Amino acid sequence: KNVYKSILLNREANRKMLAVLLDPDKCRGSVLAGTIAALKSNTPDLVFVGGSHTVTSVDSLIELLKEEVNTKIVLFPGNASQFSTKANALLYLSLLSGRNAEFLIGQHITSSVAIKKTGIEVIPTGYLLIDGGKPSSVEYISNTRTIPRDKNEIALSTAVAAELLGMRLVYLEAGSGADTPVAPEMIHCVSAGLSLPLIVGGGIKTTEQLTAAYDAGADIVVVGNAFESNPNLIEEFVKCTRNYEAGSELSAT
Ligand code: 1GP
Repeated sequence: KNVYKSILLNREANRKMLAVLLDPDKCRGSVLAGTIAALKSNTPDLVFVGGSHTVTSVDSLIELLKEEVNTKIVLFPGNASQFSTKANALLYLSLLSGRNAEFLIGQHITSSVAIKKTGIEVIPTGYLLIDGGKPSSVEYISNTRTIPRDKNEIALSTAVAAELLGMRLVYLEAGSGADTPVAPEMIHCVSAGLSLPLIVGGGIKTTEQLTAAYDAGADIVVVGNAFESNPNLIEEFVKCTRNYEAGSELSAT
């Protein structure tokens, strides 16, 4: 269980992790070439592959990434069809903020036996969709409602339910391209009451927002959109993550 183990080891050492999200529908042609070049010179801890509305097969992108970039590839699927044995691990997502049985358990039943046979590392993940200021693709596709962005206690209760159900990660998601990322207050509330590693993503476009998420208690931050328009930003985000020291801002004042 190498990917999850590395997440736990980094968390114990208080090292934050950056995950770059690549959607095979968007990551092609010159965008793909620029992204691969950027990832080779500034390699993040993890690369997530997938999307809520992805139709392109994830296989060829993962094959290329494995040839070119020395990092772990993690499937971040929008549904059971986005699977590849070539990835290092699978986030086995259950959309706990919603009440659509299809995304809570239905897609899992469709794919569980086949996934188990492959022997891929499976990381059960409680996935919480938070209002990011505009309707997201995942909200539309899953036909579920978001948790209001100021309802920290609802997010905490949902995250702790994931923990008690035996899940291994919790993901606070504002939606790809969100106007407003998950608020630091919510990240702090959830991380303070949760014993699992916490992933945060959606709408993070600056290193200030990245640092704010780390400061609030995110163990892993996921960034996609910001790099699609400018792969050169990956360097800045990777360096910010490597140089991050918890409390450094507090101790400097
Ligand atoms: C979306 O959390 C990820 O699922 C990343 O969001 O594309 O807005 O960075 P962005």
